[in-house]
Amino acid sequence: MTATQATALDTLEEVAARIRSHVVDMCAGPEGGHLGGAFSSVEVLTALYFSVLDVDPRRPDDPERDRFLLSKGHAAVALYATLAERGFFPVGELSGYGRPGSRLMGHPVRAVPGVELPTGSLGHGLALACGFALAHRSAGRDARSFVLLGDGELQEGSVWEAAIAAASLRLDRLVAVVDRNGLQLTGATDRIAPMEPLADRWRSFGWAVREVDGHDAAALADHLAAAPWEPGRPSVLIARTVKGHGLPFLAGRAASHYVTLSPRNHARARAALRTTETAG
Ligand SMILES: Cc1ncc(C[n+]2csc(CCOP(=O)(O)OP(=O)(O)O)c2C)c(N)n1
Ligand SMILES: [Mg+2]
Repeated sequence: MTATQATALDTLEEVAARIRSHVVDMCAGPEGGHLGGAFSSVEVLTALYFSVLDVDPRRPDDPERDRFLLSKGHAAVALYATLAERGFFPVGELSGYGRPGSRLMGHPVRAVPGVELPTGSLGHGLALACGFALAHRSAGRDARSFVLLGDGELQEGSVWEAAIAAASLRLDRLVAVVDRNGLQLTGATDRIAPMEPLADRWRSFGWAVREVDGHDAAALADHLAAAPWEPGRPSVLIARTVKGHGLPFLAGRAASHYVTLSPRNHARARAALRTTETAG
């Protein structure tokens, strides 16, 4: 496909479709990729980078910028596609993903423009985002700090330690999003370690909580733009998503977690994405 980049006139849906297309192509390469959790996060990333975050690809180190951390760093392919579409580096670089010499590795590192910190060891992103929020506040800046967590990731105790700290510190410019796709590496999250009632759990930790269809980019953007929702409280948006969303042969299946697409399945995936675009 041609390596085009998003323009100001593209809708969020058009951008999301382009990101999915890049992810599918990357997952057909030698490295494969975490396709399922990348696809469940596409609209969250689209809403953030194309509507909500105050970031400028020409000044990625601007101290006033909003911060975003992909705590579920295994979904790197979705982040790379999003950053490239947003102009942090050329879209053409995506074809090097996972190949020798490329900075686009299985998990994100600082060498990639737009990546704030290396992530992928689950359970650390919320605490790091607390640090960003605290630093912004100490410097008297209005900027916000966002972090995307997996629902399986919530089984890490360090997440809840950070949740307590954020509420105690009244970090109301901190916004977490939970990719509630119901699946982790080996199966259903609620069969392995039940988390419901998830919204009530976060509320009991002192957070403002909202829930949303995690594939509705406009609704995601509205909620995220409006944070903080309650003065003095950090916000968490529980995004109800489908792992592998948009690919009938992988959607909602744990098998979508890590995939190296064969030429046949690459073609099937591209055909499925075309059908979705036409229907949309
Ligand atoms: C500390 C740590 N333990 C284990 C892993 C291996 N691992 C990578 S992804 C994953 C499952 C994560 O599930 P979830 O957070 O629900 O992610 P998603 O469904 O969005 O892909 C695991 C266990 C890891 N990256 N970090
Ligand atoms: Mg999950």
